Amino acid sequence: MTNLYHLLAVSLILISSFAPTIQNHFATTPPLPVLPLPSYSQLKWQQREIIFFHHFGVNTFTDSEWGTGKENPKIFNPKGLNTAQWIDVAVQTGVSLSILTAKHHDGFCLWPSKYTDHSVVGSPWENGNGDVVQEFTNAAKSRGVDIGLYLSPWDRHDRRYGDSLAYNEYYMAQLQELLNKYGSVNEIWFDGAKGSNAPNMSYLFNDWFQMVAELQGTINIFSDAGPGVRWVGNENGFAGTTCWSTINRTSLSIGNGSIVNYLNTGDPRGTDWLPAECDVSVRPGWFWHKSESPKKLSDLLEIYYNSVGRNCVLLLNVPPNTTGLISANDIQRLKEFKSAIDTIFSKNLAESCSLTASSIRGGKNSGFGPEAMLDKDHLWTYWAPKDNGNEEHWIEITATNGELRFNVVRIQEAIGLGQRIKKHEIYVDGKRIAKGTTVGYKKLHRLENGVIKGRSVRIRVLGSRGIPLISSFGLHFDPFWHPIGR
Ligand code: FUL
Repeated sequence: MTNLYHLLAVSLILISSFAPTIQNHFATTPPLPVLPLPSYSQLKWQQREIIFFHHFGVNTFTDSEWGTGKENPKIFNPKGLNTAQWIDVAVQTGVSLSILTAKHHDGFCLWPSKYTDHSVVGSPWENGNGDVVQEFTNAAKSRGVDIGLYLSPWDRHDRRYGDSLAYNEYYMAQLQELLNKYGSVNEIWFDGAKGSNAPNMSYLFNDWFQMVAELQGTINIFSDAGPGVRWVGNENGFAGTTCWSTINRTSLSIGNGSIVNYLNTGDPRGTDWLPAECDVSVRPGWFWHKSESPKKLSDLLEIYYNSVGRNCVLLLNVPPNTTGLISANDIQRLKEFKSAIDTIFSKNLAESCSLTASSIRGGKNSGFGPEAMLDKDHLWTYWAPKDNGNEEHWIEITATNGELRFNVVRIQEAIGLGQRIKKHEIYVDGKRIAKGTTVGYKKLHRLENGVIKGRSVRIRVLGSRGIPLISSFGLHFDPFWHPIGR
């Protein structure tokens, strides 16, 4: 018996002396999130960075932007329609989601809706047996591109428009057709435009949103007010220099011109995660017009820096022409655009530098050191400082030999744990070269003074909701950027 007690006592001592060592093998836990957080689908959407929009329909053939609703379906005849070509352009541009205008304000449907005769059925294209939505969906799915659909609430053709009950039933019937028939749909676009000829027309947004969520589990619903993605408040492709993915949905309404500034910047006190999408066309118009040509490369890059580089997704419209193809000059411009982005961002000068930080959560080998900013994971590995009250947090990147030469600074937050940074500044060799407010998924500083040369770059975070978490960092050289004399 005594021996047994002895054995027990010795084992207890042994266990307790090992316990702290065992504890030390546990990894340092991630910090608590700062709410609100993105949903799974919003996070996926954010990482797409660029999405394509295709405005196509009767307007393509009447050379107009807003159809009257009185167009004869017989004018719709894209003799060489090839949706695979559209999707190939998306793939070549690195785009993983393309959105098609299934119905624009003119009411003409690109699919054979059984609730109207104002559709492809009345057109000579494929003898009235065609379905553009189906062809688009098939081409996208076979090339690994996701699809989205635009179904205009404003309908200038349908007689039911203006009779709220009848029109909402018609509209919802079409939503059910589109979201039941064509497989998985990743984004639906609800445009805020409304006819002044029908002042009593009210849209049953709540019914529509619930129906959409019921039919498509991972869809993001876009409208001025979300609930999945919000409008950025303009059609130039420019987000606010301050741009929060958080906002208060109770302050938003659809088609309300007085909230565009709020939409543009978001709200640090917002209780809803509702990131902004910047819709803009590669050409002056949304629809294809013979007389128009694509924007200059420098304009597209400016748009990229002011949308993707300001924590948003760029929704770039590429309109198919009357043949049913993306025009050669648009393809050429998009190739230049993609190749410019690759040239700028494929080389990160910070990769050959040494990194230090104000502090590291859990100490040196915790996995939260600044080196976590240089791996390929831009969400779930990140530098995290110690949570030490109000002290300033910083990271510093120092050249190991020679001088750094760059004109773009890229900072990305680990938004999976909330958007945090409110204010930051960039110093090179002790001199401030840039300052900013929000960061979010991606902040790109294209330096106003052009190329900067120096040995060490410090990012000071001067205000944040909780501790800042930086998931990626880059110093880049943009050969297309010539700020002097602009
Ligand atoms: C606007 C519409 O009126 C334009 O025609 C275009 O579709 C654009 C994306 O949204 O509200």
